[in-house]
Amino acid sequence: MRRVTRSVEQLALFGGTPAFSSVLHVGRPNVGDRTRLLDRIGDILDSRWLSNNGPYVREFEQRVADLAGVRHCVSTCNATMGIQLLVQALGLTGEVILPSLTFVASAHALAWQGLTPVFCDVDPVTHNLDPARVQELITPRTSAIMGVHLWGRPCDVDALDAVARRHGLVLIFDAAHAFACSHRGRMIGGFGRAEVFSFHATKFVNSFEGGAVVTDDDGLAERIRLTTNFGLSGPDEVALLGTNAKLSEAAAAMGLTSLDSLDEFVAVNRDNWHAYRAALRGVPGMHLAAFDPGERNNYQYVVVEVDEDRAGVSRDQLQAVLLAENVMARRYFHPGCHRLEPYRSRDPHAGDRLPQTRRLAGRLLVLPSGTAIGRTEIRVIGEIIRLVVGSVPTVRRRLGSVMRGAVAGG
Ligand code: T4K
Repeated sequence: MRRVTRSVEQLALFGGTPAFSSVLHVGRPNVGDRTRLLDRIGDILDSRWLSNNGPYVREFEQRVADLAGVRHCVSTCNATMGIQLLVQALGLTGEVILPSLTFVASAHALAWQGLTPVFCDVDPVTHNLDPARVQELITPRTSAIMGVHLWGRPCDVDALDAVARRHGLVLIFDAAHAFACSHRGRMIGGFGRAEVFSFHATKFVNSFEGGAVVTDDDGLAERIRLTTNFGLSGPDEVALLGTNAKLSEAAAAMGLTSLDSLDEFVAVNRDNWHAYRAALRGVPGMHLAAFDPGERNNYQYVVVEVDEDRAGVSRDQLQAVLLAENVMARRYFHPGCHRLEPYRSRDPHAGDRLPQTRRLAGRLLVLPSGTAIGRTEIRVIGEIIRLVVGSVPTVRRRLGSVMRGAVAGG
């Protein structure tokens, strides 16, 4: 499965054999109990009820709502649609303030509804919206603030709530990363007017594709539920402009099977996170994003901030070394939404007000985790990083010639 890499010359980037014969991914899906899943799928096929608010969808929604500690969960085909339906049901207009340091879906979901995403800088430590910066971006056109609980670590909910109240704005959360996480002992899902979870394949609990809007607001939940199903309020009755954003029974079966193993997935993720911490201990310039041990965390994202001044190599150089070893480390969320289209063209100078976002987008590296990998793989990844950082002059020289070779070759 792996080859021990003892010297820089043996690194795959410089011609050696990759440390891993098969690729290690960020977000390799957790599968859970296959027999249980196939039993559920069999049941769905026998019942011939495949979609449209079937029993598995209802059970999934109930279990998600219970876990999040809210009255309502409306499942959706993915979180992107969940955010779209939420902002539509809230009747938001104009501008919505959100971080740029997030997956582009957060911004796209708003733009798709005709809203203008206004990108705000983040706190350098939490990587979440900086409430003071939010305050500065409020204009007469602002209708809402959308926090993103990045990596599953909660936003500064209280401060954002205070800003929103002061200015009469709606507060919502993209909680795509934060299912089964808590903030001050309260489960994420119950903050703001509503929150949106993702159950995409790469999330620790997945329904193949899927999402959910969770809220304690009865009217809002009802509107979103109607919208997911064409606005149909009866067999021949349509109450509002709807679409099709339903979760299928097969997806709910996967979601339920995933929920059955939630504790096990979290335990594996927690173990992996601790294994990374041990593997990277004392390596200069490698700062592992931490989770509050007093809260519930899903530990799904293992995020390292690479400080080039201390490590001697940049985040991108380290990523190049790891990719060659078949470690598919990701630069989430480089370069920040503000530098992606269509946002870059609309506001080319947005980066001027996003210094922390720019800094983090150049330094963060997300490492493989989940049930597909374990301590052995993590120890090897740690050894590779340690070797690279411990042999900086040679690595930099070799990296230079690799890059010159790549240019010469085409
Ligand atoms: N808000 C935030 C903050 C989000 O992070 C996301 C999604 C959303 C909203 C929207 O949620 P959804 O609408 O998707 O429910 C992935 C996911 O597609 C996306 O769901 C996720 N965030 C984002 C962080 O990551 P990519 O383009 O990086 O995915 P991809 O295809 O490169 O896959 C990631 C890794 O996982 C790869 O190394 C391959 C591996 N993989 C992936 C899939 C799908 C597998 O091994 N098996 C698989 O089935 O976006």
